[in-house]
Amino acid sequence: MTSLRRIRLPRFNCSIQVTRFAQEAAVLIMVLTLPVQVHAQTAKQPKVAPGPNEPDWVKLLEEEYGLDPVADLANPVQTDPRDVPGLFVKAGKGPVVYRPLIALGLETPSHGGYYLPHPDPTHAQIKIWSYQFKNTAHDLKTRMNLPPPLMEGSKVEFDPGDQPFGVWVSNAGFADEPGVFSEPRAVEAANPRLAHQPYKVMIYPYRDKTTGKFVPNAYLLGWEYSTNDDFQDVVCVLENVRLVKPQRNSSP
Ligand SMILES: [Ca+2]
Repeated sequence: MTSLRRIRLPRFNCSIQVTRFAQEAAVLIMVLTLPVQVHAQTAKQPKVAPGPNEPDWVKLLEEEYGLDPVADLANPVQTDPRDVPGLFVKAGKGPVVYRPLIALGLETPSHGGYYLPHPDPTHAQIKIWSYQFKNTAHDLKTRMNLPPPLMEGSKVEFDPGDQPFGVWVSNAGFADEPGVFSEPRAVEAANPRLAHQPYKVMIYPYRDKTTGKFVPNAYLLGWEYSTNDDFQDVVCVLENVRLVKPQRNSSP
């Protein structure tokens, strides 16, 4: 005799008796028809442009770090760029490490550091390193001049305590500006030139290509400090941190 099982159908507010085979077939159909979650790029995501005679960000992601430019992006623009996360908290004991890895973009000095969340992001904007250097495709091929040499007085570690913080870069080519910030809202607040285009860094989990493994609590940052959106003006690594979700939304 075929054994019958009773299953509940909450959607129809009833229960029915089915054979075991029918129950298993129903489960299989449900699994096969579940929507597959894919990381798709929304129309709001700024398109990455090739760098002018420079290594291309999409290629760098794939070839240097083994990352998928779309699927691995940790801070994609879904609707409004201002809702995109850009703050971090320290993940463990010891300092945070923030270090430039590849220098492209302008040849004038670049600077980097961290800031504390504030309506005016320049209120607590701390510089930790500077360099005046430009890597070439030849450098990447031969592994020379990587990472770029830092100017005297630079450091690549800091301790923000337990509070959330953001990171920033700037270039002396835009001398009157405070630079660009990891939070698009901070760019909008502090940099009128870029206020209408405030998404200035693409953040990825950091992958060690030699092992193929993601490094815990480490991120790769591709910075854009101007408007051409090649997102490789300054390429950095940020270690011992977690990316935190935004506390506020632009939508009402
Ligand atoms: Ca650029």
